[in-house]
Amino acid sequence: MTTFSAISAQLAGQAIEVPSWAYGNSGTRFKVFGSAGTPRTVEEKIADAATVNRFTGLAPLVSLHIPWDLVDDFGALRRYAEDLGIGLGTINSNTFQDDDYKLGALTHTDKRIRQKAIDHHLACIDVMDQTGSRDLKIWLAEGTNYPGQGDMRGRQDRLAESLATIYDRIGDDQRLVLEYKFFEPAFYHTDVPDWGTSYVQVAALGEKAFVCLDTGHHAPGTNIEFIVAQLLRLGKLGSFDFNSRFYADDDLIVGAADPFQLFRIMVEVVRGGGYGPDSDVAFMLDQCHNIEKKIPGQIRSVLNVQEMTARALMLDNAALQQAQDEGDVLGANEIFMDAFYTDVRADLAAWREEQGLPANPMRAYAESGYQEQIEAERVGGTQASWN
Ligand code: LRH
Ligand code: MN
Ligand code: MN
Repeated sequence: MTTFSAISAQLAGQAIEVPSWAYGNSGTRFKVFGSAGTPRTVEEKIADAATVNRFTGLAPLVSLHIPWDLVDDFGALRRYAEDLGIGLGTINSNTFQDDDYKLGALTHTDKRIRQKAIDHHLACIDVMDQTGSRDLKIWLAEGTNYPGQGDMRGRQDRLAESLATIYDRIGDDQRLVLEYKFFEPAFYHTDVPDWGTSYVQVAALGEKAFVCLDTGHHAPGTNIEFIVAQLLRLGKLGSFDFNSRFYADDDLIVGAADPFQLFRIMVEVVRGGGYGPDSDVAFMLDQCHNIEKKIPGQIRSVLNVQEMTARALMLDNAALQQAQDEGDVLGANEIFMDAFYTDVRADLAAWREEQGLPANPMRAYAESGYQEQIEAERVGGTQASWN
């Protein structure tokens, strides 16, 4: 097996974007729990994101959701973030909280409503121009609840037309990423339910359009790493929304429910050239921390990704390929499992110290006093999230 020291240099540039909404109060449709220290402003969310980066060195960008994170001056917000050592990352559009969009947004039969949804995306691109963000991420809550309710095919055509109008405004250094999700809030059919539909739509747009894979957006049992391999093969994997799930779109801490799945995904990412300085794949978290403290929840998440990345990098690919070529079924599986079962925690702790980072970021955060400080200072935090 490859040793930790042979792969540690590859960990240095790892970047995992954190979502602004992870710092706000969140919950389920049954209850949103308030928590002490919740940010009251976009700036406070950014300060919390910068704290995650300070303790881990892993989270140099924070992703914004519009209009949740709408401010008057995005240039000033960018400078505020940069002063705290991070940048503003992906801009997420939101067409799921407006009555006008009850029956659709980019797919709506009414041209006025389609145009309103398109204009929202153009406004998001204006924001990107000010924040220096590369990616516009589009997730659509569109679909129908009852057979016959809508013309599924006509909706695909309108979606293609609306996306093309938005794509026209994407700058040379910008990208459009289209996220899929198999159900919810629509329950009979969803307009972008799977990677195939997202791929078909973005392939029609052009080379600045990609697929976003949210790990919580598949039917139980789906082989997500296969989708990763396929999209990398096609050059269309734009970004990840990482989280973990037991049942549906649970938005739990990535690697918590199924660390082995995260490992398998990272193996395919590495295998397909999706990791490292030559890759443009964006790694983002899309999570909510309903019952646990939010900043440590985010720290735990980026550390989980780092741990499984290290294990994936340690997979002995030469030995694996030889076993595969020889048809050695169990030998190949053993090589694969050896990498997964390797405990890299002590090596990572020592490596972090070499980088000038705390060996144990969870403990360092707990001892830093930041949590106590924000709990004392911030009263009346925002309810910022969608689950
Ligand atoms: C939809 C989703 C999408 C949204 C986010 C808040 O379920 O995954 O990425 O923007 O949640
Ligand atoms: Mn998502
Ligand atoms: Mn989701």
